[in-house]
Amino acid sequence: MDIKGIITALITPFNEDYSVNYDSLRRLVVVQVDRGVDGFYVCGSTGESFLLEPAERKKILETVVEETAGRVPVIAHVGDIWADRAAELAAHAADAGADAVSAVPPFYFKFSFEEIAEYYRLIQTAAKLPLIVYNIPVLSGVSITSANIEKIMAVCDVYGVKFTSNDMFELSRLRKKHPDLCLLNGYDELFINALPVGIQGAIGSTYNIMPERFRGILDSYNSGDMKKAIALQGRANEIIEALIKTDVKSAIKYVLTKQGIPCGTCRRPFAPLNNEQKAELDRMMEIL
Ligand code: MN9
Repeated sequence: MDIKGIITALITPFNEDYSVNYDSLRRLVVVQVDRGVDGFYVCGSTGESFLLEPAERKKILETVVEETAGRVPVIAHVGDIWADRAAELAAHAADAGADAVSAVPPFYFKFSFEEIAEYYRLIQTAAKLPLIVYNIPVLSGVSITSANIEKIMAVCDVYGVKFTSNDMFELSRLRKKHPDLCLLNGYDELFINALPVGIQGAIGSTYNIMPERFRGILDSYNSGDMKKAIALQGRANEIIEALIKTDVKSAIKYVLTKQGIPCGTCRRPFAPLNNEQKAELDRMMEIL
């Protein structure tokens, strides 16, 4: 299945006791497909991947694949600090029916790029699915560049890159040096800036709550109506401004809960929102 367009980085809904709320997850998937998203990215940063047990990551993926029922592609984020665990999640993703796997590089120990390349090779060997390398240097501490990605490409088949960085120059280098890569923009607030670079689509957290606005940006851009595209991005960015004042995931969960899909709060040590943050999000929801 083609991986392109507006792909939601799904949040992981929790119950009050922090267990996964599979009921809400199913409802969120149904609502998202109805609202026209082009795919799902499961258990990524937005889905609190590293605050989940491997068994939960597997069950969440199975739930999303089942509820999506082949209508849009599902990308399983299987990244982990431990390559064998990532490979195990990758093998499971293939069995579960995911369309692609994605992974952040292994983090914390400052692995060499040879080690990082081997990690991706193990993941791909286990999954035998298209592999999307996840570049998010702010959180992972590793920058995937147009130069060092060649080390990964030397040992496995890289299908694409989820590019969550402000460095549009590096994104354009990736585009130029690797014209066949599927490039997916990661910062929703920069969607319009990434479009002319030649991305295939975007994976983002805020599509959980405003997919139509980004569909509008994409359609306007494709039909040459830049004025409208810029205006829509401007409105989206006002919302994102309010979301990033707190933790984006926590803010999105708050909004979805208010809209009738109980999502709980993020797992500890993430703190629940305070009243001031809630009041600010309530004001934001009036323009959502
Ligand atoms: O998946 C998301 N990145 C992170 C991409 O959460 C780290 C983005 O969608 C951002 O949440 C969003 C707000 O900065 O662009």
